[in-house]
Amino acid sequence: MGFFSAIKKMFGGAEDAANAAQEVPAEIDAAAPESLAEPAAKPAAESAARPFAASAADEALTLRLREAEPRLSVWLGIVLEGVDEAGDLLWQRLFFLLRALDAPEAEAQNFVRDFQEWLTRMDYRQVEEFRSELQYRLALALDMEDEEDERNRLFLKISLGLSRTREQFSKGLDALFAGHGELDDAFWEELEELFIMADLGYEPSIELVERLKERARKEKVTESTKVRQLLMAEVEEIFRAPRRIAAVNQPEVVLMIGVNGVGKTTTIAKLAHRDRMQGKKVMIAAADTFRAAAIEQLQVWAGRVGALFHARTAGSDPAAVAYEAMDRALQEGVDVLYVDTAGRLQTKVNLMEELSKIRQVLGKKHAGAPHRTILVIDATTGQNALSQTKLFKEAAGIDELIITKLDGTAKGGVAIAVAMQHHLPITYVGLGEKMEDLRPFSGEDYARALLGVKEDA
Ligand SMILES: Nc1nc2c(ncn2[C@@H]2O[C@H](COP(=O)(O)OP(=O)(O)O)[C@@H](O)[C@H]2O)c(=O)[nH]1
Ligand SMILES: [Mg+2]
Repeated sequence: MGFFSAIKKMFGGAEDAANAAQEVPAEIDAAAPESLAEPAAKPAAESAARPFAASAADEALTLRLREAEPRLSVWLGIVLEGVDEAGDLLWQRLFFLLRALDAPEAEAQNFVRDFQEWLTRMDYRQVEEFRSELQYRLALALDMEDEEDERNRLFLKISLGLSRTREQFSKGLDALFAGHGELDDAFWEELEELFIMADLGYEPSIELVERLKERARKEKVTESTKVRQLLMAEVEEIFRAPRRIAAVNQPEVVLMIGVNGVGKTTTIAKLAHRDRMQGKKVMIAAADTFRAAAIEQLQVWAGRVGALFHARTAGSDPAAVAYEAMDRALQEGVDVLYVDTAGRLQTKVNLMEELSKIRQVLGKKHAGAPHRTILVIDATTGQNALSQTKLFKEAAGIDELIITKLDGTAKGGVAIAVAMQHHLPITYVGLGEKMEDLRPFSGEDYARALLGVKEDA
């Protein structure tokens, strides 16, 4: 598994310390147990000279961990027993868990230290305030995100957001099946109406029905009751992302676009957080220069996740900010540069000019940049998402989509419509406002959540 590489990258070197955008108060190290206060660069021989403690309590804990169901959430539950707040006991237990999972000593220390710094920045003390963040960090560091219980939790969360659409849609399908045994014209027409009601939009609904007819023909399906499975397969197909070259000439440059309020800034913070947990050096550029408050918001997030930050005063030229940030990112050996942009939909011409200027300056400084242009879409906006995608595609080009606010009263059909009509992969979904609420998109889970198909169906 990617454990060692992830942890190694994560706490790779001295430049990581410089990467934390905020000063770390000196008390942190002082408050930490002696073994945790040591610098990461300590020679291996010296660390090895002090063996991993094996008290009776530690042995009991080891036994319980070994006997427990092998899941991160269960292991974390065991080591957090009797720990209510941040402090020595918590650091010791975390260190213990990481060591029990074979993390090298220095890397386990660094994980704990990084987490201590974050708690201080966030001003959290009670375990309940940071437990989910802690589990998320461990999952990323240990490469355990795909654990079964984790996937189920995600699926439930998506399901909840889509429950209204699903209910309508599922009932509609049942009624449709009850009324039509065979796949005649009337059946397809009613199905089309159902799609329109599920917020798929008029044209996409027609397209989806055509695709289903074709699939039914190919698979020689003639009964209406089989259409649910056809639909499931078709939706999964629509969400299937083509493979792409993941390698980039570093720094990787990511341009975030989308209208105001969809969640661009928050999503940058969440992505940057994921990168930081995987040991990458990250910079965020505030090329949304329209409001001072927006710049400050981004700066606060950069500080929280430990990313470098580049901005100018409000009203500056966004392309100039992008240019300077690109320059700095190259000089400072950054792994990923995120460029936040303004989402004012003044006129299409303005938007196009602003975004293409940003793209130009990035590409001029650094060949291939921006490597990824991500359109952020708010799942609660329904049909508007389609016109937004069209507009931004023309204005800037889009490589991938991120759909936010799926935890709200999301309109589920829109994701299908956008992915289908624009042939764009959805890479992540936003499920809330916290850092851990951004997860890789799974077309299969989404289709199941939307269509109400049971696990065993
Ligand atoms: N419930 C929920 N709220 C979100 C999500 N993503 C962003 N938000 C909220 O949406 C609002 C606008 O986000 P912001 O990042 O400032 O949007 P921007 O204008 O596109 O940069 C903020 O209040 C965010 O906390 C999400 O996935 N779920
Ligand atoms: Mg913003």
